[in-house]
Amino acid sequence: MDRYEIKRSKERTGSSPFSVFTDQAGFPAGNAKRAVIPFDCEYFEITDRNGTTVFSGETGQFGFDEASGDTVCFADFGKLTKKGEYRVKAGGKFSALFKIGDNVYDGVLDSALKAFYFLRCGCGLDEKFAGAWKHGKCHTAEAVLWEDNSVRLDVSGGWHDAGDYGRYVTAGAIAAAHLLYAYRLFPEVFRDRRVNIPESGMPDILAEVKYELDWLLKMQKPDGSVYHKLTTLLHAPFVMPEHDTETLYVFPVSSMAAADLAAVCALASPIYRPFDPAFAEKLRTAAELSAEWLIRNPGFIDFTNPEGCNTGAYGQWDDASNRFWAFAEMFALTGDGDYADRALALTNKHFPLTEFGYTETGGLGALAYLLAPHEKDDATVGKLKGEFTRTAGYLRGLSDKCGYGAAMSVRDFWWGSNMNVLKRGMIFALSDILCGTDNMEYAARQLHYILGTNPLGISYITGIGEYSANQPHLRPAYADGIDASIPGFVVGGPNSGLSDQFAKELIPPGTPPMKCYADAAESYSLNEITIYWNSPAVFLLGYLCACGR
Ligand code: 9MR
Ligand code: ZN
Repeated sequence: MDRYEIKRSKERTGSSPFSVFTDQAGFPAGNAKRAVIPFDCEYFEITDRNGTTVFSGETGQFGFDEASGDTVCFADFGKLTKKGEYRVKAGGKFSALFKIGDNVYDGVLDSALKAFYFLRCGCGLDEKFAGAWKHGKCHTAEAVLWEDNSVRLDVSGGWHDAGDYGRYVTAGAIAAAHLLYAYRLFPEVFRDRRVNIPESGMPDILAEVKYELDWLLKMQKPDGSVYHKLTTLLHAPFVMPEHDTETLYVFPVSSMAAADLAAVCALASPIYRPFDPAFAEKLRTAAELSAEWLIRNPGFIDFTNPEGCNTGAYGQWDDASNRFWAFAEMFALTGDGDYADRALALTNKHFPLTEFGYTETGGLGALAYLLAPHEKDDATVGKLKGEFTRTAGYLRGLSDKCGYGAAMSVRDFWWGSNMNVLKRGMIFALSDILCGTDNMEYAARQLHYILGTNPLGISYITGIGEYSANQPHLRPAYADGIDASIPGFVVGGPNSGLSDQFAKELIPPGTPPMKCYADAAESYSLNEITIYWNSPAVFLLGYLCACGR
């Protein structure tokens, strides 16, 4: 098989069999409930599983929605609180089946969290935990140091980053951080949550993150600098991970990798202390080592792919937000005012303070500072909180202007747009938690969009809902020959940039941004999965599950 050829093993998912769009998981009984109808219609009904009408009402008009190109109206059925399974019916057309009741998002959360287990590298996935999606041990050979091929290193473990089998420090650190903050802010949701992964003596979410942290620690050099990534030279063909046996290279260090490693280890150390004090100590030592390296090495060290390497670069234009995050977490860990001063000095570097991505980590630094159990500078606390309320306010405006409720402008649909939607959900949640605002409904709308309240009527999480993405750009999901995708993965979603050749072929010219999507395995810019697209989903679901308790 040619390196990049993907032979279709299953029929491509057709367009949605449904014409009325709503959250396919459903709604907690007491919450707002809405479906979007992309055609002219005055009345709607809600039918139960037997087709009996249990609720009806007049639609609300919205009008033209620019991002989707649809003229839409709403079915508002917030007053229907009786537990059950329903469909929305309008103009003789139906929505997918959804639930009203308690704990409607628990299954989605379990699945989105379990997805990380399915990406574990260096161990086989046992049938007991992985079911039909089991596979053999992968990527266990020693890796070769790019800068000196005579050096071999054991850097096995961690999660595959995405649809490819690479492992990248900055991407891994932020995904782990999203999960750690989810645990820290919603302990009641995660403490006893079991998702059928190997027993560990600690909450499953922490065991899963530990799998990544153990690998991250191996990427640290004795001087505290951190290798940027570990991949083969070229992306593997679409084979099972155990059949990807090309040489793995450890590529040079970057300052972002050192900063993110210091940050995530500092964040993790106190969280693991009650369960595994030795591991907590190891994390603390590693955090200090990389933080001290950062101080000794104030210059930005970027990463660019060497000639001949085509795996992800995860390069940046500066490392200010990463350093801010690192020093803020070090302050939170140690209470040392020097770290606080270093963090605060960076806040005038004009990076966003509510961002949670792999390039911009200012939001993580802000969170670290605001939650630090030490005496803090009032003005800074005010400023950081103000950023969350201001951004959430701005995003409310975007959500209200969007026919489908996503807090997205017409221009926001590029590679990984679903992550943007989910990160914006996180901002609503954090504004509520840190500043006492009430944006829960707006946070929920971002999840509704992901789970089916979108112009394609698709659930962008594999395996969730009657009509969901099923052909992710995810090597094992393709190579396993199983019809159903490995469940629980958030796919990248609409990308009006059409950033790969397949997207250009699949999406007709002039398609509105919110519809620039195809459930096609070959298109990595539309339908890939990544750890840092799933992690904001886990955070947002954690928040919404916590609100329901
Ligand atoms: O998620 C990344 C996206 O924001 C970038 O536009 C894109 C191109 O640089 O790269 C994406 O990251 C990919 C990474 O480079 C390799 N693993 C898969 C990632 C998701 O597509
Ligand atoms: Zn692997």
